[in-house]
Amino acid sequence: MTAHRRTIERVELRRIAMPLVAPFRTSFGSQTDRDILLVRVVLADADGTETEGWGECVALSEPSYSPEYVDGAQHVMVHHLLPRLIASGPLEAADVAPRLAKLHGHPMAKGALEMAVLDAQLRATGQSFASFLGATATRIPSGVSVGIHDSTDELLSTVQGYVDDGYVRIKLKIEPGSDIEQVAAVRELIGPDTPFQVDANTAYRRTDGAHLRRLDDYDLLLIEQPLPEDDIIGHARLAAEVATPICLDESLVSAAGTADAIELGACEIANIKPGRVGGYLEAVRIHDLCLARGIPVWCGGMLETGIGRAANAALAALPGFTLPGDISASTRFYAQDIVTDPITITDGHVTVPVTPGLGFDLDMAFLDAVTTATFDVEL
Ligand code: SMG
Ligand code: MG
Repeated sequence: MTAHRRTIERVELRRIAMPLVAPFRTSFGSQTDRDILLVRVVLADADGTETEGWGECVALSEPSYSPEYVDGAQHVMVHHLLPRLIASGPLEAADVAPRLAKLHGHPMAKGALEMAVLDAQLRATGQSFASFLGATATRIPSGVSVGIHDSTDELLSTVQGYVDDGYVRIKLKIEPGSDIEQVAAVRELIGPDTPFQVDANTAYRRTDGAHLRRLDDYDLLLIEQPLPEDDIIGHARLAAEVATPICLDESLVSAAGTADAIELGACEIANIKPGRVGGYLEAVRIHDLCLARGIPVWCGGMLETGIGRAANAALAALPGFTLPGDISASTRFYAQDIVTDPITITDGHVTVPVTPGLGFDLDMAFLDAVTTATFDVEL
């Protein structure tokens, strides 16, 4: 099957600085801007025709959500991943993960490379990402992730704003000291019928079961990642202790590990984030196994620009994505996006892109304006 493989002609890395419209606080810290690593690859087919593709690395600036961070992702790409990938010869997106498998970890860095290759490959063949994946929906419900606030009044006014924007599901970040009272207040504000869930980003411990059981009173869709990422047994015990379904985020880094977590009873619902699991192709494998096992999935977010947001919208159009994802409008985080067609919501839904590739075009003038560094990788 070398016919579909293309040669990497050029790789350009670009760092951009994107201020957030408001600080976003989680149990591991507060963010006011986003330092993002973008990858541009140029692939050439057998007759020399070149196509470019873009990938977005979702690593944050600090190793606070997971061990990866943006400087480290850039370093491992330049010094380890790209040399190996380029030396491996002509490729297609499905080759990226196996050819990098002997290098441990770094799923966000690997995922960004696979994403760029996939985008170029799909643009070359004129196929949309949604069609390549087998998407069945043309629009997807849009949920919003709400940070921890200093006061409940401020929190309620933020949530009311998102309800007014039309978001169909609210997710609230929680941590010890900012949980039950805030959840009760938000539930009261949004009423009994608005889907509502919480995300602890690992802030609780096994001994917090009785406390977290109090959340059962508020008819939540799920509790996301209450315990540390390596505590699979703890999540299984908690799932037996609380009625609200336990959803894993940070803990799920591969299809094999997801299958194990499900078997152990630790994962009643799965948050699928392509970057966290090494790319969109592994994300689809996780979707497929969850669908086969009757585990509902939804698409998480990492404050992506329109590049990652458009691709996530296509992924979330697969049939197993039965819960609204963290795929909000670009304006949820950014006053202006680097894509020409920012993600918007209409009637609480995002339209799945159907243009060739991952479904975005770049606003090059704005992209240049937010770029802090750009360089070519030596081939
Ligand atoms: O992109 O809407 C988004 C962010 C959604 O809450 C979100 N992501 O744990 O799910 C999560 C967090 C990870 C990033 S927090 C800085
Ligand atoms: Mg999460």
